[in-house]
Amino acid sequence: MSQETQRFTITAALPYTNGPIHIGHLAGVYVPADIYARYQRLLGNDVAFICGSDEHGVPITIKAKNEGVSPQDIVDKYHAIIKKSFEDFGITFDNYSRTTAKIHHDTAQEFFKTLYDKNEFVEEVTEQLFDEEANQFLADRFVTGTCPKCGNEEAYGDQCESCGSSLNATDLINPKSAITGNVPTLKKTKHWFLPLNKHEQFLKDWILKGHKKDWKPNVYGQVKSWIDDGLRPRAVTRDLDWGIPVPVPGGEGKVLYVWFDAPIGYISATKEWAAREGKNWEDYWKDENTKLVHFIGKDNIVFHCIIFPSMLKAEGSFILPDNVPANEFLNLEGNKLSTSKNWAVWLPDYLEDFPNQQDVLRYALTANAPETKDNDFTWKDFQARNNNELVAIFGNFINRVVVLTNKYYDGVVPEASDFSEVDKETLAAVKAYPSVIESSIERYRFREASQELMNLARLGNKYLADEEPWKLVKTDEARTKTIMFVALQIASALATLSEPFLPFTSEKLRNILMLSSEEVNMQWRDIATKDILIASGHQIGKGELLFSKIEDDTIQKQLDKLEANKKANEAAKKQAEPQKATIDFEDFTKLDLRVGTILEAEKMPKTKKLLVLKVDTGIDVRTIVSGIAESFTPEEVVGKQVTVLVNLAPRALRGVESQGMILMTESMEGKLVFVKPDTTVKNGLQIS
Ligand code: B3M
Ligand code: ZN
Repeated sequence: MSQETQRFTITAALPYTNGPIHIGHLAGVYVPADIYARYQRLLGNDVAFICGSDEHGVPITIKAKNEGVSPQDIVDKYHAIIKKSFEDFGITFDNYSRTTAKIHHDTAQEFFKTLYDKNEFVEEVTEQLFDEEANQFLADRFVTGTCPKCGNEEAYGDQCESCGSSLNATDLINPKSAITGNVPTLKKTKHWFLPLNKHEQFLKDWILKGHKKDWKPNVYGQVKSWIDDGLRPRAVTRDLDWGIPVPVPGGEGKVLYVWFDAPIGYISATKEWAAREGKNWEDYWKDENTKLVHFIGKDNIVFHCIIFPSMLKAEGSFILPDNVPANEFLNLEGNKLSTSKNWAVWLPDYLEDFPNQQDVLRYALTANAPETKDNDFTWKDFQARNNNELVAIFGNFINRVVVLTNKYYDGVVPEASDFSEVDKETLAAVKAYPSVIESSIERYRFREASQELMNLARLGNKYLADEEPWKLVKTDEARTKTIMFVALQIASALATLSEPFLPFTSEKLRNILMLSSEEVNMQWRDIATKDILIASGHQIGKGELLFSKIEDDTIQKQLDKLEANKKANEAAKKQAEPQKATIDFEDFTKLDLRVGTILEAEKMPKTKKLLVLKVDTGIDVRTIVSGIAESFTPEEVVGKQVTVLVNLAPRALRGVESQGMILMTESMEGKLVFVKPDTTVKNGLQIS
């Protein structure tokens, strides 16, 4: 490795394989990590970008139980889905592994054994929560209760997602089994504890005294509060059957705690990759010159800044993280993203609705990333970022440069003559952009960095608008050629500098400019040092539109989809109402229920919910007002057979007398549906 290059081990949080990934995962972890990895590679640095599926842990066993399959079936299914999503979105892991891989089991057991042999654990028999009915211990997500730190009533046995605290299950107030709902009992069991209290001084020196000045305030603040509160021993084994077996005497029937094994997954995945590439994995985990950077969400801070560093320190031969630039959470249309409530934009669904538009989502999520506080993703903002920035600025500039170069010079980069002052200032500004964007990326401020990239496109747009080559082309050929030469330099700079943020667009732009990486292996810093990025005489291609406008109805479809998901979830969760008070047969015989057919329908003016119907009840044709306008259009209900309560006293609704009631219920999707005979019958027949 030449001395000016730097080696990086860049890790991204291992996603649990209990479901597909959504935009929150991309925004919080994977897009920033990929921007950083791509940028470091463009600097010519030696990068190992590592991730993989986190396949142990209670959420997976709960999902397997609910679906009546094995945990291995669950992880196999979602490992493949998640891996494909990352590939589809251009997340350039050097290795995406999985924690059920043998190399990981071996690495994690070896790590545990090393700490065990060094007496780094405290072996202790303690009372743990136990579900008598399910006959199993309750740890992690097998138990919920009130967080003793913040009062969140849905805290888990190992962590509170609301305040991020790591907990022991016995800390929970009013614990409840997630398996049976029962109140747990206490039962003795032996576990191995990592005595974090023993590492308190090391953590204080390494983080607080070392004053990780470049750690993000949201990260440093959380870590400081935990250390100040005092650290306690944490159990690193579990009484579970899904996980990595504890490799020491007395470990039978026990597995490693998922948060003990998962971070070691970064190491095993690096080993797997290094073996494949003929590299030495230890360069990436044991060389003090290597920078280790963990990209995670804020709920993983305690594990990456306290527990894993303590494990690495106790083992003794590993480097420690240089930075842990954790992001906060992304919300969706004002509500928390939720897998269980299906309140999310799943990556496979996005690609179905927006084929080949990965960069639009990457850009919108980066420009609006929850870097220092929770932030909200709205489809309106997504549309605005695309239409007002990617289409109107970036795409528009490139399109004008390519169209004019083809129109005036058959696509050949023209010869420049004397540069004006504006030309010189513009070319100087282009040279400054690599370091402008660099200073944002080096501080993990990717929102800011993405806006600086857009400013470079703005500079190009402004330059063309001010210089107006389309006006000069007839009168001043030399000047026009110089303007187009300068504009092509800006376009070429964008092709390289956009790669971390808009990888698919950068590839397209390189191809349009015919700057294939073999020919012009443009590196990040070349933009600042080279006087010519694209030479006169170079042939460029015909071009294509890089982005297309997103219309309102496309966005409305997404909003409707979210609403439908929400309704379906509410319906699925709806419990049956308790039975009403008992009536006697006499009461029932008073109801006169008939089959009827809707002959006409129209919306009740100035209302959202009401349709005015003409119904043939077999007795007569009468008017009935029904609150179904949000579920049906008038056209949809004409001709439908329905159940009508015909002897309900007439009622005036908004001035219309309604003579009866049509019986409805709700579908699984939360939509109103008619209660009706399952075959066509004669109107007027009684229902009894
Ligand atoms: N599987 C992801 C999460 O908590 C967790 C990360 C592991 S990184 C070693 O959502
Ligand atoms: Zn809490």
